[in-house]
Amino acid sequence: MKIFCRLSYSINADRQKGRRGLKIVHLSDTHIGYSAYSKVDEKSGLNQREVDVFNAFKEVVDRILEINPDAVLHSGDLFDSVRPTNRAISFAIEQLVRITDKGIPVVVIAGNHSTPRLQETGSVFRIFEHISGIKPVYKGSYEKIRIGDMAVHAISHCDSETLRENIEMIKIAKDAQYNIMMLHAGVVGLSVFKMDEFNEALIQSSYLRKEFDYIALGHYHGYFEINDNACYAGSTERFSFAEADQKKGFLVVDLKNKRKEFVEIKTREMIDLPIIDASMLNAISLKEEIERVIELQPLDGKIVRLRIKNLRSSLYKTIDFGRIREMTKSALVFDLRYDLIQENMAVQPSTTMLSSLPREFISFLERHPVEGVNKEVIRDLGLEYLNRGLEESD
Ligand SMILES: [Mn+2]
Repeated sequence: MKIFCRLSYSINADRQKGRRGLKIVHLSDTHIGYSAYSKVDEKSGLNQREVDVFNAFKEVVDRILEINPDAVLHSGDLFDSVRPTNRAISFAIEQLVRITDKGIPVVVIAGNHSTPRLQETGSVFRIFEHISGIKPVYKGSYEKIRIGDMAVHAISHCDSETLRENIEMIKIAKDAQYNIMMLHAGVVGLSVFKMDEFNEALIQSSYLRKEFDYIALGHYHGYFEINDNACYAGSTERFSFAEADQKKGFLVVDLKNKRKEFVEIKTREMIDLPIIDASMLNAISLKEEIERVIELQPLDGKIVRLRIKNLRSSLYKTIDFGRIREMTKSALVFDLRYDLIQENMAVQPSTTMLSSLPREFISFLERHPVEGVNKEVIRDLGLEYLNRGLEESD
């Protein structure tokens, strides 16, 4: 905290002369430590998606150093998990210190992905208490941080009710030129701004009070301006197919002129191919449809998903998976999903026809790493056995 005051002082001394406006960088949801799929980066030997997420964050920091803002505000989910790996922690510190070394203070609040049950003692954010220039807010309560002319009212992740109480507690600092609020929460009513995660905090949009010069929101992974003064910066990488079409980057906010600029960074593309409805298809037309959809655009280096719905198990058996693998080998990941139908249950409406056991198996396989064997091969074999079993039990 002492060192933080030193930074505040230097901002006052150097920058107040011309009463120039304050420029802040708002970023969020970096999810450092996230990994997915089984592809490995050849250079580092690490999971490719983990490397992608590192690279995205590093690029954001590169851009921040060019922009040279007065402060950097991170609105939560710095790490992907409550207990990040040593590699994730040291990477995050290394990058954040590049910012603080330039005299730019960083405020980072804990989001729902980084909040253990014992918030004060169990949080990885305690480490940041020892790094000059970084102010971590992680105790599930409201903290006011003064940076030069700016009062930052920061609330780390807590349950919805505590969050509302904390917001109500905030008093605008009259002696500050600018008042900023930082939150990690979804907004009720605007259903799109929820992530549907079990421990997400939600507030009504009326809590995004007009008297703040800016409200730096985190949690929703798309960049979105909720009000003139309240924005989600979004995440810096894509973490699900729901984010396939979203731009990724961060916001530069000029507080004096009330201008916001979204700075986009380059991230790996995710493509959700058009869903194939197999209910009216036969073996030949399904094969043609799969090939048509796969050839719609180049897949090289991308993360690609193809979903087939209403797939009868007899039709499923005609799919040439080897051919599909060959056609899609330039993609980083090709994720083929299907909802299987039990044919002799065809009198029921389609929603109840989706077999839950294959789904359970697929999601189990996704959650558990398999060493030394091809997951897709296991998935296909497993599904085949499951379907055979299901057919026999009918
Ligand atoms: Mn998040």
